[in-house]
This record gives sequence, C-alpha cells and structure tokens, in this order.
Amino acid sequence: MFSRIDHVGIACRDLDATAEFYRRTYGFEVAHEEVNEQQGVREAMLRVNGTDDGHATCLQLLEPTRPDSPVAKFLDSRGEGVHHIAFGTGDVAAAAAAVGHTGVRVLDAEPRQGTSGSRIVFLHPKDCGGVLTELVEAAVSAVPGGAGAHQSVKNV
Ligand code: MC0
Repeated sequence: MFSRIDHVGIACRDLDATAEFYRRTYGFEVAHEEVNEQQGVREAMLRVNGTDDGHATCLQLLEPTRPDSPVAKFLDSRGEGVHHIAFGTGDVAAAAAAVGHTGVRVLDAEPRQGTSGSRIVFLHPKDCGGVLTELVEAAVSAVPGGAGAHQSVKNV
C-alpha cells in the first residue's frame, strides 16, 4: 500500500530559524517552500534521500500562519517537535479507504491539497497509537529520480 516514508512533519514557531538549525547541524537544504492556506501553515521541505519509487523522503518544517490552525493548537498544547508522519502511496483514495476499513478514522472525506500539488489525507492520531498520520500521493508532474514532489522551487 505504501512505498516510502514521504516526510516527517515538525512543528516549529520560527521556520527560518529551524531550517537554519537543520542546515547547520545536518547539512539539509530547503528544497521547496510553500504556504498552504487551507492547512494554515507555511512549510519547508528538506530532502533527506531519494526512494526506490522515484520520489524522496523529506523533513517538513511547519510554521502556523493563523492561531486557530492545527499546528498552532499543537504548539500551544505540546510545544515544538514531531507533529506527524506521512506515508507515500500511488493512490491516496484507495489507501485511505483500505485503512478506513480497519476502523481507523479518516479525517478527510476527500483528499486535500498538500505540498507541491500532492493529494493528502490525514488519519486520527487517537486511532494510530498517538501518531497523527498522513497519506500522500505525489503530483503527476513530480519528476522521477528523487527530486520528485520536492524540487528546488520556492512558491512563497
Ligand atoms: C492533536 N492531537 C495529536 C496531534 N494533534 N496527537 C498527536 N499528534 C498530533 N499532531 C491529540 C491532542 O493531543 C488531543 O489529545 C486530541 O488529539 C485532540 O486534539 P485537539 O487539540 O483537541 O484538536 P482537534 O480534535 O480539534 O484536532 C486534532 C486533529 C486535527 C488531529 C483532528 O489537528 C487535524 O485534523 N489534523 C490534520 C490536519 C493537520 O494537522 N494539518 C497541519 C499539517 P487528548 O489526549 O488531549 O484528547 S498540513 C500538512 O502537513 C500539509 C501541508 C502537507 O503535508 O502537505
């Protein structure tokens, strides 16, 4: 059903300072930046490695753009840190349906827009051992070979 860990989402209060930490400490560069108004986040993708399915595994830094957004609520209650894990799939609707049939609550009736034109669905953390879980289908236009959905393009 899944072919990669697409990304690990990390909630932060200051995206630029957090990106600089990852650059300085581990050498990870920002491959893509974007504001997702629907989700209420400014985000940066830091590519870690290419994956066998032609895409990539990334760290996703998330800074809230409004106080009522999920990431702002998370920061208020838990502080900075790992916010969610995302699994990559070729068919997010089918994957969500299959997981939903196991009894896990699927939070999005229809896939929403994610990073770089991807389609995403969230699963309830209370049904996933306390881990907010995202399913990701990369955009059709994603370039094979690892740059994938997380090319060196800044859309801010
Ligand atoms: C909340 N909870 C979490 C959590 N967020 N547990 C683990 N990880 C998280 N990230 C827990 C709370 O601690 C609480 O547990 C319970 O879930 C209810 O939380 P709440 O604060 O009362 O908030 P709700 O119920 O209004 O909403 C929680 C829910 C929501 C997960 C349903 O945040 C949601 O729909 N998230 C999906 C969308 C999202 O997170 N978007 C931001 C990333 P207790 O024990 O206190 O009851 S967007 C993104 O990542 C996109 C751009 C992309 O990848 O492309």
